[in-house]
Amino acid sequence: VEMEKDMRLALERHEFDLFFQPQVQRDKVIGAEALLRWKHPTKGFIPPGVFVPTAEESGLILPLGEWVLYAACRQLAHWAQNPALAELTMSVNVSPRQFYQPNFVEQVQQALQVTGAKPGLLELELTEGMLLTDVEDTIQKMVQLKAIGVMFSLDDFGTGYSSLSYLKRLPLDKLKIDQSFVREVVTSTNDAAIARSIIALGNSLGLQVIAEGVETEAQRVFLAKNGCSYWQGFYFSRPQPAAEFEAWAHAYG
Ligand code: G
Ligand code: G
Ligand code: MN
Ligand code: NA
Repeated sequence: VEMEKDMRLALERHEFDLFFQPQVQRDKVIGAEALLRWKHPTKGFIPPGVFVPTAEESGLILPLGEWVLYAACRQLAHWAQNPALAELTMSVNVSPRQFYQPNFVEQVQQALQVTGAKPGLLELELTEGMLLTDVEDTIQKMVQLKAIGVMFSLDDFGTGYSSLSYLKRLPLDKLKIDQSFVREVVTSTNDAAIARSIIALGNSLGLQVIAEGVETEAQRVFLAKNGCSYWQGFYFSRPQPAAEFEAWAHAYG
């Protein structure tokens, strides 16, 4: 309850900010994931793992999630003015509660319209659990947004319980291999097998497969050798404020 009050104030006081972590394809930056940060005036920086669950329970995730969507789209519109950044995609994490709002589709359309961001560069990250709560509603929302160009990725893939038949029905563009499988992909034969299976599954369904949590050159090489050349992780860059991300992207190519 205390945190809930703090978060309400924080929204009014503009204490939330987005950090950006690059997504790369071999030697090219292709996009960024927007990651929410709370700069608390006295407690310092609070990571989303701590406050997102509370925001989700209290319903504050609705105004907060809307703020994230607008902030990410504003950034995307800003990048559009810079030739070196104009093609970058923006991945935004969507919470279950936000996605199941009846006006979610309108909210996304409005954020795009108001900011002037290009719909084709916006990618919404959904998680397995939320997709299956109401599959028909999920598909309907995804289809409406895909019609204007918005893309969808399935975050933390492999940790949930998607049945493969649902995976086939959902109009996804991308699978994100959860970082728990990437962490020991070089040393654990099980994790290696899981990673290979996800890559094969994604490829056979015509989905782009991106590995999260890539921290070492050995992991990167393993993934490349096994048909996954989209990567995200500390090996490339930690999530950074917009200005630092932009400088990093210019330097990386
Ligand atoms: O950035 P970090 O690794 O601390 O993120 C931890 C968790 O918080 C991740 O599961 C991530 O998906 C989630 N998260 C980060 N930013 C957002 C956001 O803007 N909205 C929602 N709903 N979750 C987020
Ligand atoms: O659940 P989601 O994929 O949205 O969470 C992304 C989270 O993963 C962010 O909190 C981000 O800081 C974290 N992250 C990104 N890259 C790495 C990495 O290479 N190693 C670790 N341990 N965490 C990472
Ligand atoms: Mn994510
Ligand atoms: Na993830």
